[in-house]
Amino acid sequence: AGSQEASSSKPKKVMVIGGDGYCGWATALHLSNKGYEVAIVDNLVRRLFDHQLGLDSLTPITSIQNRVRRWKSLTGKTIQLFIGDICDFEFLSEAFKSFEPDAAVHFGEQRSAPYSMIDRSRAVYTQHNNVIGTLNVLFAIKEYSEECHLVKLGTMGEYGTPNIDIEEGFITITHNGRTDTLPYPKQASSFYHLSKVHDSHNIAFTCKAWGIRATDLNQGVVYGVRTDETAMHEELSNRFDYDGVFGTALNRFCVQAAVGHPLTVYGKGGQTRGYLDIRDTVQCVELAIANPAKPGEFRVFNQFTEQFSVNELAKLVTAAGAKLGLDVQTKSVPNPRVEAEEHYYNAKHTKLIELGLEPHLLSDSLLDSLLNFAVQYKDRVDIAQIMPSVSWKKMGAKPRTVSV
Ligand code: NAD
Ligand code: USQ
Repeated sequence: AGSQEASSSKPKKVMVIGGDGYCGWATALHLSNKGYEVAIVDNLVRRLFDHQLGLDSLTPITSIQNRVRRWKSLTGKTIQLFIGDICDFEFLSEAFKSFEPDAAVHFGEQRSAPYSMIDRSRAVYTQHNNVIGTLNVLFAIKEYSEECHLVKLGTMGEYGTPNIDIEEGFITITHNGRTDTLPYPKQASSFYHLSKVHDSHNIAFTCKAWGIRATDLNQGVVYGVRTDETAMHEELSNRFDYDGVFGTALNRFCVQAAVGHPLTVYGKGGQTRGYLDIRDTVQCVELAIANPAKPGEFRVFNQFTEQFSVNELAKLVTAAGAKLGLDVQTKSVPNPRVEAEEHYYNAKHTKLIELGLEPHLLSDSLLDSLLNFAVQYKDRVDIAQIMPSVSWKKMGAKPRTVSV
């Protein structure tokens, strides 16, 4: 799987939906750098959530317009911008008709489990935004770009934590003497993770019914911030969330260590998940695009490189902190979520490796540089945003407004 420059003269056009977000921005730049023609579709709602909840990225980020202007001035490469909501089918249709993508990478969803568990209206918003948005993308492909390959970001959380090995999308079962290969059982544990399950079902159905070609990337938890491209200029900086709503485990622990806050291990800390470096997110998406699914094929890849429990992550960050002279403490926080805290976990993840993925495993040097990065920006940390504030059990129909 070579880069686009090496493989053909006419660049492949890739629409990056959600291209202003954490994974999407890094991916858009990476694909543009590799010679793909890239368009970003985003309604900037993620920036609005920050304003509404009083949160901010650890790293300062400039507007999407400044970002793409800076990219152009540094590299000469153009990234087209379509600012709008993919739940608005008229807007999405115009973007498809004007850009005519060969592949659509879909990152454009509400992606926080805690956000989806704040109250009824956020739960409904999350499922509406994610499920209807994805349905619209499927209809746009059918109507305007039948050959377009959908590369959809799913989540490892679709599978939950079953007491057997997790396969890549499908499992072969023998029942009453008959055998079939069936979708792997789904046991998601938030309204957000459930939205991804619903998406997977809708995508699988349209592959069968309409011959759509799709790859569902069941991604694990992403960590890290710098990629080759975002490191080129401060105006290309990626966002880095550390708060209790949008921050993810390892990224949060690094910021906590940098500011001297005890690491927030929820409950017993045996929760085990698949993790990957953001530099591997961009690599995996490129591999999926360069090796498209066949018409009518619904492929599922488990996109992570290593498994860790929360306790293991806390230990790694404590050791890396000690090397930098940081005294890192850990504190068990009552678990705000409903999830197994001690469980079996063994998930397959070979399909992307077979396509050529060369993982950046979590090493001492990466942890050192992430911690150093967090230390560099520690004056921007709002300590009040660190503890979790959303409870799975206490959520209800009553709107929750944030007070100071
Ligand atoms: P993010 O919130 O940083 O980015 C998502 C982007 O999508 C935002 O810029 C947002 O404005 C945009 N968006 C949301 N709804 C939209 C709509 N209706 N129309 C247009 N744009 C819309 O999230 P992220 O961390 O970059 O995650 C991207 C994708 O990867 C998500 O689908 C997420 O579920 C998946 N994923 C993320 C992680 C992770 O650890 N960050 C792990 C596994 C899977
Ligand atoms: N956790 C802690 N302490 C913290 C934060 C998290 O113990 O301070 C625990 C959580 O309880 C959970 C695990 O760490 O058991 C992972 O939590 P997370 O917030 O890092 O990740 P999660 O909520 O699962 O969601 C993130 C992304 C989501 C993506 C998912 C991939 O926000 O978009 O789908 O990772 S996965 O986990 O594989 O489903």
